[in-house]
Amino acid sequence: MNIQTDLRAQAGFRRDASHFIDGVFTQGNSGKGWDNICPVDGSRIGFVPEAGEAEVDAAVKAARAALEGAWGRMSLADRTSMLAEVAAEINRRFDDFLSAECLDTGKPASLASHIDIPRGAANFTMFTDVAKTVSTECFPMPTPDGAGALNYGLRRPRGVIAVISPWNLPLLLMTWKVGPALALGNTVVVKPSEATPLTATLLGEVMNKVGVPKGVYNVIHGFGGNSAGQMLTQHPGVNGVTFTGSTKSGENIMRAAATGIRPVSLELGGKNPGIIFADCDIDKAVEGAMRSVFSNSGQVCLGTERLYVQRPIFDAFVAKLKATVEALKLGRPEDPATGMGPMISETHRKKVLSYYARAVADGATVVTGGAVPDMPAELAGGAWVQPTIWTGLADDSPVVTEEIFGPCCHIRPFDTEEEVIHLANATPYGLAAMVWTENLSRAHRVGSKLQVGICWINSWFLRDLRTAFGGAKASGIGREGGVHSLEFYTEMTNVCVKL
Ligand code: NAD
Ligand code: 6OD
Repeated sequence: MNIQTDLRAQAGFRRDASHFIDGVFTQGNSGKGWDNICPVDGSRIGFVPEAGEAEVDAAVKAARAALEGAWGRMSLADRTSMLAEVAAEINRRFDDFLSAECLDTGKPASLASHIDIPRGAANFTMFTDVAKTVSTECFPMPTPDGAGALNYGLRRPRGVIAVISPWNLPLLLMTWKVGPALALGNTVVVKPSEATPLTATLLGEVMNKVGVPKGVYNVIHGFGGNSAGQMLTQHPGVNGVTFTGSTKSGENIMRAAATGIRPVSLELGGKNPGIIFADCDIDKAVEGAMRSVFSNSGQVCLGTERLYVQRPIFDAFVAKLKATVEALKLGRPEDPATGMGPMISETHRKKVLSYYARAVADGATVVTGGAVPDMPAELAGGAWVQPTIWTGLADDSPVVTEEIFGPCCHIRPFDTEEEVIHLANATPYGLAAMVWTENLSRAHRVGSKLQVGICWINSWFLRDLRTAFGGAKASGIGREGGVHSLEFYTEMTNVCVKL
């Protein structure tokens, strides 16, 4: 893996984003669009066209035609080997994807080169493997005449899938949906986040290079409500909507999908707890907390914003975490020493800083951070905030109850297992949790009582892509991953044959 010394010097990807419709890159005819801004320094990367009804309609029609045409007729073997080649081509163009992703997001290349881009490829290989193993049920049954009948299940692709994705892990989260959708025979129209248009556009080049039939993978750019996102989810030609993003947007998307009774798969927000028992390995727990709170500048849905630390080790844990956080270097993506990048945008920075102010107003002790960092002049236009730790807030402060999506956490002491399970579950969300303890029975006991989609014990973001992934409560609907993805991306017909 080659981390570029200058992201902008990487020549192999377009700086101006394009829609990708029916295998063709186009700026569309809406006459609208916006400048794509690099959050590292506030500089302009390029232009992004905004799709109108005409582009959305053309993309959905192209996806339908491909479904009923070349893609629908292709054998499973050809389809899956083509998608394996997509993964290989992503890897061949690794540096282009890496530079595009880091320019759009400002995230450290050291992070994107280990997580975002490799997962962009792995999401295709894993789901091609799954698609090859799909089998269905068969139930012979007796009938009154003694002849019997045979029931067997048939799985068909669901159809044209709308993929709506966020900005925090753009390629990873988009391909997490596109991979299974295509492997299981569907076609897609992707609406990437307005903040991160580049890697979705670049994937169009990969599709053409590999020879994926036109119309199988389409991309339209735009915003969410009252823009391309809403037009796409309302389009009657869409058979299902798979969405990753905030809970608020998830509600709107679910409403849009209700017309025509289209199924949704929703991976939404969280306010995830981390529980540190006094019997943990404290150094490992501090290292785990560092990653779960501050990776990707805290802009990870699975990240931890509420830490509960058992009282005997509370002071020691807070001191160690503070020291580690204060060693974190903020800087350019291409600098290998950079541990943390900026917020995705000025708008998001303002939101995060409003919680920093609220924490102080609510009486928090600011253990570290809490402000805007001093950055070198060339980065002063970037969306920077300090990594931040608070203690001393009441359980009902919005800083403790609402998703901030920034590099910050509140740490609260607790005494008993029962108490901390109650605190952890006292939220409308239910995405993820992490528990640190060396007591095996306690680990299993607590893990089984947390109301979340995924609970990590003595780890964080350890992912086996075959496992069920999704959120409980307001953190989502449905599970994707491995064979669990069959539920959303295929439609089942039971054929009953009287013998
Ligand atoms: P967002 O909800 O603002 O936007 C996500 C996407 O939805 C964007 O492409 C946006 O344009 C689109 N969108 C918004 N409203 C829409 C509408 N009415 N119709 C159609 N499309 C619409 O989220 P974000 O700010 O991009 O991402 C951060 C949020 O995503 C956080 O809440 C985070 O927790 C969540 N997230 C969840 C997961 C998960 O797996 N559960 C993963 C990553 C991010
Ligand atoms: O690892 C994944 O598959 C996944 N969906 C991660 C989500 C991260 C949220 O920011």
